[in-house]
Amino acid sequence: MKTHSDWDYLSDSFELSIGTDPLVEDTDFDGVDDWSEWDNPDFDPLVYEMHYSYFEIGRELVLGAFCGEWLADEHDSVYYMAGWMLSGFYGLGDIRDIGASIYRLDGLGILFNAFSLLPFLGDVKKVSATVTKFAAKNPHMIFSIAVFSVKHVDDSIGMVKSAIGKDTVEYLVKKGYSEDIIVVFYKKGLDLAKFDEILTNHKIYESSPEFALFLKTQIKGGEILSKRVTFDAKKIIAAEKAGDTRRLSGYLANIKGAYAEDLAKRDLVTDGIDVIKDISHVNAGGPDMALRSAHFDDVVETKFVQSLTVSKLKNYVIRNDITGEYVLNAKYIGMHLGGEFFTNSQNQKRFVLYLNGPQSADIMKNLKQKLPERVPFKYTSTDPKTQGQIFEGTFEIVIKAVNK
Ligand SMILES: [Ca+2]
Ligand SMILES: [Ca+2]
Ligand SMILES: [Ca+2]
Ligand SMILES: [Ca+2]
Repeated sequence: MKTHSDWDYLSDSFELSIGTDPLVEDTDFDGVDDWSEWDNPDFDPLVYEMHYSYFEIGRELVLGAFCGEWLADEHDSVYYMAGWMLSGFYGLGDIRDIGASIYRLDGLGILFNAFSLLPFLGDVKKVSATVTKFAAKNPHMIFSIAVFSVKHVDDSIGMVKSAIGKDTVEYLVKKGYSEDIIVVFYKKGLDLAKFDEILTNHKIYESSPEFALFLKTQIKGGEILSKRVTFDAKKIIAAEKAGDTRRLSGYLANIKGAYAEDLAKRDLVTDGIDVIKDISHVNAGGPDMALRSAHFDDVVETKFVQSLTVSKLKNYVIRNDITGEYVLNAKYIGMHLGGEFFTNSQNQKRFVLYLNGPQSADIMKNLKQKLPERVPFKYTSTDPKTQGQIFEGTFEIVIKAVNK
């Protein structure tokens, strides 16, 4: 059965897969619901955008072509800029026809097609100059301008520089983002300059000095490996724009969680250690991964928090109210990792809690005082082969604290 928690016609599980919020109809707050934006290839449900009707787009395009720089500060739409750009290469009559076709055919394909021909028609530098002029007249638009130009005209760092400025690009490079990565982010609709500003304001770099490196590891050869990180980043920007501090701090906690999971992976998965299950997802619950080495089977849970009490770990270790003793929450772990984790190996099992952050050493000390070194587990198999059989033993509790 599909669950629909909001009213945007997309099921919760589908929303998680495309990064939109299952509890919010309009994740990016731009006034158009998640379904409508997902359904329209010209828009992104995770990015705040100005929405124009096809009639308005056609009109802006023609006005931009005819009036260019003259009315640029009164028309802050990328379509005005598009018309202005095209006017250097196409005749005004042709641009008027493109505008009319957009209106008639209900789509922007013909416009993007015109742009794709620009490199053959001549000098892309001319386009860059228009981008710079338009961005200077509409500084609140620079992100949309950058995305539009990189996506549809020319995906070079030069184009990004024309839109967001040479200084901003240089500043981002100094932060540890390479030029290639900057282009990829803008092409994917992520406002890296804005994102960096939010991270800086919330002191993320201070508490996580390897954060830029983390973002880099999410990208390889121009491809974003982890969709989740881009999703989180886009949601952070949208929530900040809408001034929704509650959602903003939730999303920031998510991306910090992803960062800590990445650290854990880099730290714990070394030679001779296999990842037998990787289910890290902050919103999805469950431990982050299961590891296997020659002698150990580890359940790894990562936390990046200011404080942590034993009761917050009840998915992993539960205190028996009567005896006061701790036992492993084998049911929860079996539910997420599958019963095989308990049934198919004789290795010593461990619960590894990986803590990151300035408070992690104190949290570790406090938890170690309260928790025993080992807890018993008892797992009743639900696998068809071993149905009802009971697997018992002990779990070692290993806590690791880092501040990276
Ligand atoms: Ca929904
Ligand atoms: Ca939604
Ligand atoms: Ca929206
Ligand atoms: Ca949008």
